[in-house]
Amino acid sequence: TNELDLQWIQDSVWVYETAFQVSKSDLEFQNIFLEFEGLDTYATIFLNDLEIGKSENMFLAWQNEVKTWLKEGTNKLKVVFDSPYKIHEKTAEKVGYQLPASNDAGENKISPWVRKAPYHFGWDWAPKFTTCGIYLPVNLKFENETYIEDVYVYTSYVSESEAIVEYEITLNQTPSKTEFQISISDEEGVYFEETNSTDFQKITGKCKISSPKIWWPNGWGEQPLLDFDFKLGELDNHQEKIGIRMARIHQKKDSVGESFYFEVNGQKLFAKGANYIPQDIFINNKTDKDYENLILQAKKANFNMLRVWGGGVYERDIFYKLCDKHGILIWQDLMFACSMYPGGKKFMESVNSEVSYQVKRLRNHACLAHWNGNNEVNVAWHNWGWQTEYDLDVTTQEKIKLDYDRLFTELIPRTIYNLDKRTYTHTSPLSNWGPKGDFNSGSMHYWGVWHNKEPFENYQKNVGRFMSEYGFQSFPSIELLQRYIPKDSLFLKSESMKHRQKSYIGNGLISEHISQYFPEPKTFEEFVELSQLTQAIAYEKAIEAHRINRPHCMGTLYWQLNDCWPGPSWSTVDYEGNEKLAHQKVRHMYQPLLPILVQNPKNLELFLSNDSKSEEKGSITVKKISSKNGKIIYEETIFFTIGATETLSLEILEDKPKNLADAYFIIQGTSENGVSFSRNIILDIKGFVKTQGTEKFRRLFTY
Ligand code: BMA
Repeated sequence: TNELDLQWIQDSVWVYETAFQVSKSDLEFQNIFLEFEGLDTYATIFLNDLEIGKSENMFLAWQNEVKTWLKEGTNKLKVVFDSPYKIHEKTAEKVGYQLPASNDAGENKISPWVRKAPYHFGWDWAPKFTTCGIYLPVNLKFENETYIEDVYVYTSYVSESEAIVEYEITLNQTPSKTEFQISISDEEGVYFEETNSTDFQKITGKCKISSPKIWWPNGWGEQPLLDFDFKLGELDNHQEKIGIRMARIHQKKDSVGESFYFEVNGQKLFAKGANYIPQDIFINNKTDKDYENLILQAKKANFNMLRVWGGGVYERDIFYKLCDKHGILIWQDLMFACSMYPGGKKFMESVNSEVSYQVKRLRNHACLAHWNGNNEVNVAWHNWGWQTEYDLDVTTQEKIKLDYDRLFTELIPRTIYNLDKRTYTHTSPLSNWGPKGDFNSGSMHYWGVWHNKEPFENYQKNVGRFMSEYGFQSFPSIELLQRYIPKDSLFLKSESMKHRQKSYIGNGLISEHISQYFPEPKTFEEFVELSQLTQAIAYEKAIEAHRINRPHCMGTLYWQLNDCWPGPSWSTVDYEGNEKLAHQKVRHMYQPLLPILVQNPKNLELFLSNDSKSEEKGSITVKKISSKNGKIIYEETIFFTIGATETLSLEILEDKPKNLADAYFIIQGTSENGVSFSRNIILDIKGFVKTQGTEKFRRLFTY
């Protein structure tokens, strides 16, 4: 419960100081910039005791020309951070209303007015630590009189035979006639080369590449990254790693509602992955190695997508580089979540600078597939009863809604469209999970299971067009908990353990769902283990429902991949990077070829879901095994041909589904392209556990 004793940190002023050396030759450069890539949040910057600027937005780099204030030898740099609580003590009072902010755990809910990671104010999987500091690198940049300010490279056409890569290069000023060279290459060859000259500040052009090396998401092929080199005579040069690929979402009216799917290099993609949150409540705690481990865990579990969720941060460069390298597409939220936001001029300008900075920073990444304005702001405004909860009169309600529209449907999309070719949606989800008809349109966060306490079976009944959130909690392993919680508090109802559970219905709900399948756990260790098994059952049911319902449903991103502290949550990888049982389950469920067994009233039906981008031919063997004596009850081999990205009913297996409590299925197969797959299926989990015991279930279920 240390969190409770450490809240004073947020109210204090914090000072960072350092000294650095500048040489005589450094000072010969025409331009010297001081750059802070990330200051969290209200910072005043002093160079050699002179105040040189202020920063107020955690997501916006601060940069200034500093040559005149630098001296040869030692220079002093100081940054003073003010408490956001001091700055916004009276903001709500002055504005005349409180902006709704559901997850803000502060007494004074200031978060909507502060451009700072929303989860720093508390969340239903995070402690509240509204800290401050320098959270990204600080650079001193030396530039000539003319230098490259920005490079934008994108693929505007791609096919097996040809690709067109376009570039837009911006210099800081109009140069006198200067020669420049462009090349696209890798260690195996040079695919494009051009030498030209310019006296324009903006240089644009197209590179035609024949038989291009194409970048594909994980599971669909390789991720070749090429070097785009731009050389501005002797003045400056710049290199970008690029991937030749096109990616976008499509939203199209159809016979039931409106589709929502990703297309990559012209092919429809079934998105498989999870929502990603910051890896630590104190972001700097994590190393590049931690980032690599997590992305590799996503890759190994057959992910092709992560959604960088809007209540955290725009991630550091290494995150996107790793996703480029490993084929993990990124759905990028802007950092707004579960809250309404102000519409004042200063706030809007700050957001505008933030969006344009982040879009420019990230737009050359092959992994980046889509921009999304916010998390659950729209759905909350229309469904969560904020108007009454926050006592907002009609005029205020209208103003708040208007501010939403101006921010998310006017300002932000306009800025993005000016800078990038990617698609943009104003919010996720686009449809709420209440009304049945909503499952026919747009992105969906299905929280009936969990927030509405529905049974896992409801995953099968509630399948939207793109499931961008759904999930069920579990506890991290007992070994992890032992490292953070005193021994005498290692039980569910201890103050420590209760304090770790940040969801309003958490532990009770986990216990209830455990009791649906398993005998009551006798120890806390057993409870922890069963919470993980129960979560794995939930994710198996949900993903199965999503995959069998394609093409109605074209994506599944469960809530949530990872954690920011050691506590119970919906994650499948815990705070220390250990995989929970559900992570293994997800890996099976995201296999490119997934067999699914459906229990119809009179028979069992075998389906196959194909996510690979080619037709697959092969054979599949189904064995029904008696759990009493391990004998095969029946075995059948079926030959299949399944189209790219298709789900097929392959075979009716039995006239009557019987004795399912005493049996399990082992299904295995391979295709001519060498895709092999396997799955153990227990159809009557409750019955099986009753007759065979938990341990046997665990072994078969999490092989
Ligand atoms: C989703 C997320 C988060 C939250 C999670 C669990 O809606 O967007 O806001 O942590 O639900 O409640």
